Amino acid sequence: MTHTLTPTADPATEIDDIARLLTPAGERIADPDLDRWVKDVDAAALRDLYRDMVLVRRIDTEGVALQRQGQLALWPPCQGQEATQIGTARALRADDFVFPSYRETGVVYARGARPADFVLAWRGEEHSTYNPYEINTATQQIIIGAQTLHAVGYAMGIQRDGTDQAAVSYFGDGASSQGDVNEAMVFASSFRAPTVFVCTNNHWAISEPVAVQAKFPIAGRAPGFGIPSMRVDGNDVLACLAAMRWALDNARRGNGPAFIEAVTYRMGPHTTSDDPTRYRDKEEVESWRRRDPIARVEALLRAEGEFDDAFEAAVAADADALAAEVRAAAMGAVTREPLTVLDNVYAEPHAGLDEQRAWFGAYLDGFAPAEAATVGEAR
Ligand SMILES: Cc1ncc(C[n+]2csc(CCOP(=O)(O)OP(=O)(O)O)c2C)c(N)n1
Ligand SMILES: [Mg+2]
Repeated sequence: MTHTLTPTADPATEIDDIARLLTPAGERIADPDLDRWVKDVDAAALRDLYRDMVLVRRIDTEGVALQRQGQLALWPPCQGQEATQIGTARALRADDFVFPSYRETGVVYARGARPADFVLAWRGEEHSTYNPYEINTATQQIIIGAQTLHAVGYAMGIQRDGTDQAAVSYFGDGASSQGDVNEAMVFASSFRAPTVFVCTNNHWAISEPVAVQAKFPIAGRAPGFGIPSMRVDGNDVLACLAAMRWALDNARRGNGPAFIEAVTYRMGPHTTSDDPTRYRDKEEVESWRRRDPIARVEALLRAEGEFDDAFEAAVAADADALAAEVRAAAMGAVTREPLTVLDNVYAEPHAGLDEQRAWFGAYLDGFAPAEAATVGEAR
């Protein structure tokens, strides 16, 4: 008998020891914890999930292309993570409140964002292009982990309202090391706040591999805070849907928080400013390509005789139409005066903001007007 708790699993390699309902080959397998949550998912529902994931991948491809063409300042690709995002987000009710990170394009899509909502902030035109209260989704958080605190605070508000809503935060494997995330878990547990922590373990925090900061699967941390957790295949949309339904049910019943670690992979760069070939092997990326989340749903649907050329073409056409709308929103954006970037950041003016405005104004004035430059060159 020992009282020492010892980490026994390698978080990077233990990808086969996770809950899943769909194998990488698209075979539907049983799971005692997950099956009961997706009994209602028939072929039509599976086709909807497939369609969602294809549309999200198409938005993502368009985002990268627009950035490469100079139309967006930055884009954080989510390719590979579509099942995690769609599976969990499709389990939500419209009146739940979501606190996503910058990479949750698919979650924002599932919440009801319009085409322009995907690009105007990344173009630097708006702080947020959707109204958070219209789609019950906060602006996409860039401060790593901060949204977990926001979600727990919101969840404590839900408790005071006495409703059965839930507040959900999405964050990454890297964020799980952040103080904010750990503090959020302490508060959520202490107050039994109706919240779900969705940790997307995409194996990388920019160039930092998950194994450096997690010597044990991340899902294993939550029970230490008194929070039940589940580690699921994040490339399995059915498993993600099931796990999220379990976690939301837990919150709605008044049992407090739950934690999901969705094990997936960031197929692209961290952002369009990053070059991942400098720090990771091609073979690793290729091995994850064989676990593609969309391909495995297609394989299942084909095996069931529910996927034909007409369906595939219809989804592809919908995806192209949506991408065209996203592109049109970016290209048609009206660029505002640079100084307006400071508008609407705070409800009230304050000295710090005045200082920044003065500094930025002087900086902008430092650029020679175009005409003067031409005269100078003619000299
Ligand atoms: C508080 C804070 N520290 C550092 C950064 C810089 N930063 C941006 S993304 C990132 C890595 C996040 O990795 P992870 O949580 O795994 O999310 P992923 O990017 O993989 O989705 C860091 C350190 C930041 N935005 N905020
Ligand atoms: Mg990560």
